[in-house]
Amino acid sequence: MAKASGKSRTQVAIIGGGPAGLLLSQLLHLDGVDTILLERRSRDYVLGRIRAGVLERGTVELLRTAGVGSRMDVEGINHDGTYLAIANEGFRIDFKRLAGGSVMIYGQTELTHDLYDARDALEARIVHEVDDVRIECADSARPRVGYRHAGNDHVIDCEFVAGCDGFHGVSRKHIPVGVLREFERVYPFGWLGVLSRTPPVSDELIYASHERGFALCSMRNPKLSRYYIQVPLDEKADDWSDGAFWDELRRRIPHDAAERLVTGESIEKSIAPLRSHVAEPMRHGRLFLCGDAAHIVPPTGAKGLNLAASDVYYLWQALRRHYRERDDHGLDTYSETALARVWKAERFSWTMTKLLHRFPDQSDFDRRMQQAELEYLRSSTAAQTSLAENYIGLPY
Ligand code: FAS
Ligand code: PHB
Repeated sequence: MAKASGKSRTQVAIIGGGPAGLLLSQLLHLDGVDTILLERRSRDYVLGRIRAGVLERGTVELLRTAGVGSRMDVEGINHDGTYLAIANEGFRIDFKRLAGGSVMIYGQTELTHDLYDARDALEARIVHEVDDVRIECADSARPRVGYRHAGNDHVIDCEFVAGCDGFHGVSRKHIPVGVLREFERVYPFGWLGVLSRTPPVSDELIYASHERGFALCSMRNPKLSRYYIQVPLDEKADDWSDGAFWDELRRRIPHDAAERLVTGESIEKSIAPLRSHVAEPMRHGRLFLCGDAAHIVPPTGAKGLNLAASDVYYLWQALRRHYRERDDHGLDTYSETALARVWKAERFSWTMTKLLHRFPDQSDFDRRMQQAELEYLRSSTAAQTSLAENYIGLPY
């Protein structure tokens, strides 16, 4: 754990202990680069979050490189395709045949557990329940990170700062007004998600488009299912009994799946808002943004966690090159390189969201366009190949 005194020093100060911060600290540690990670919440709080479930092949490889892939390789479920459904009729997109790849189903919660276990094994310096984190002199050669912990003020002298503190973090705010540009779309609906100790309704995911709204059938393992239905923004999770949720899910998914559906008590029920957001640039001086701190995607394309992984890959490679070869080309091109992949994932996530959800202000023409897009996807190998290559993950 970090020293009790007010002053520490490290090579890379990392703000945020979600997947981006933990994975970056692990990869740098294996390279002999010293880090201190600051996390606002307790470890239990971070480990209690239920979030993503689909890992792209690039994320899977990076986790293995970081030495945290062994449980994923045993408990993860490989998916060679997914189902889409139009008005209760399903059809399959074959990732393997069309794009030569697959995805791994392994919950972000489990992945975070694995990362913490690996950090503990290497006696990483992680400080939980910090507050008042602030970055000083980010655009100098000697940045500093100040924070409060257990009633004491602390300062970390460092060489670089990685802002991995998510959408509501402080890092992005340290990019000066006039330098920072933000691009955003907020969607007029949310996803009501339920986790239940029931067998998944299908061997692969089902993304369902229906007049009543979008629905998604996912899973965490053969005994743990994750389901979502699109709901209006003004609804609350408490407005929905389990029975009402299951009835609405049945109305929206393929008829055969609705008949097979095994329902049970929800062990988690929450509503996630949907937003597309990108902050440019992802670097200011020696501050580098990673993951949700720099961008948010609607979960329809299963890209959020995976974009955090590709940002981490680029920043890890850039810092490795700096420390091993005294070459800053990777650092100087980090923002441009990361954003090139971010914007392609933003496009895919926005396209999937537009295609599969009912928009309150949709005109009849819009609805016909949506139906034509879905029918084209159902009937076209070219369209399905495009979806497949984006879903399994574009190359790094
Ligand atoms: P995270 O937000 O995971 O982590 C940031 C960390 O920084 C947090 O632990 C936070 O406590 C900490 N922090 C914040 N401010 C701080 C400060 N000032 N000081 C120190 N620490 C601070 N993605 C998918 O692909 N599929 C999904 O189904 C999906 N569902 C989601 C549901 C919800 C409700 C949310 C919010 C996101 C979801 N996502 C999903 C996206 C999600 O998985 C993110 O992409 C992923 O967590 C990104 O990881 P990080 O960038 O590490 O950010
Ligand atoms: C999930 O299992 O939580 C999940 C899967 C795919 C998505 C979004 C969420 O696109």
